[in-house]
Amino acid sequence: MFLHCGPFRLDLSRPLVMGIVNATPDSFSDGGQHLRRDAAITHAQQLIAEGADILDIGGESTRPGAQPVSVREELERVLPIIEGLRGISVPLSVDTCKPEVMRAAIAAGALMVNDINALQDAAAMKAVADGNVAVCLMHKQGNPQTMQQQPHYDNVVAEVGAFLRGRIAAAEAAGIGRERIAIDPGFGFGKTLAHNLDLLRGLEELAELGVPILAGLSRKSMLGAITGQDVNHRASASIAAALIAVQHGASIVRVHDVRETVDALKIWNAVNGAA
Ligand code: 7PJ
Repeated sequence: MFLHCGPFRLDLSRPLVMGIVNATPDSFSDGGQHLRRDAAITHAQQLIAEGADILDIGGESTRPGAQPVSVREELERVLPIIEGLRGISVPLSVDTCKPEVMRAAIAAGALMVNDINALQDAAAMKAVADGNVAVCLMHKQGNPQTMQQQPHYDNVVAEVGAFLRGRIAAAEAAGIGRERIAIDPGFGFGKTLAHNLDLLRGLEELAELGVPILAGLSRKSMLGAITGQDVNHRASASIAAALIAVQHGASIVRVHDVRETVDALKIWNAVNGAA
């Protein structure tokens, strides 16, 4: 299977690593806009050197309880980073729900849109359809402000699968070819620990939808709930979770700890005969 990201054809015969580049003020301690931009660009280059296959640049925190940011603020955070990385060797993804940010990021060179809202906003759908870029359609229940309050499913895998099937169909109807689409069950987005574990076990069922699966488990609170570790000590748990996701059918893992994940996947690849 391949994922078309603009001119890139990402070969998914081995699992790929998407490195997370945070462009939110909480991620690089205070120091002003320019220092933050330079730190993010340096970090992005380091992740590529460590073996990242894609970089995901996000200017809006979507962690549980996070507050929304304005279009202008988000643009000021992500655009200088995308512009500063122009010409790098891997495709850039922009992590946003906002159509205006999608359009500006695509114009600046982003080749993938990672939308936790799965293009449910018609203007977002159009921005991606017009852009000839890849998209990740993610499931969530509720919104980041309230989603962890009382998530409920009768059958989480079936319900997430039905939602993603519908979003794939909507994207195709809007002119986004399947070769440009990835899906994501949205670990932690309106899910209890039990829901997240059901989804991890049930990834094969989502793989039947016929498009690549992206899995984001890195440093998430579900890993803290299991290990008792705070967010700065979840690298080992994150790598274990990434490997399990790949074992169950994920093609792309979205991670903070690129070097460690790349090494873990090299072992997986060696056992599974991938290059
Ligand atoms: C995800 C994401 C995820 C996709 C975030 C965090 C929260 N995008 N953006 N999948 N998570 N596609 O990284 O802890 O799981 S932000």
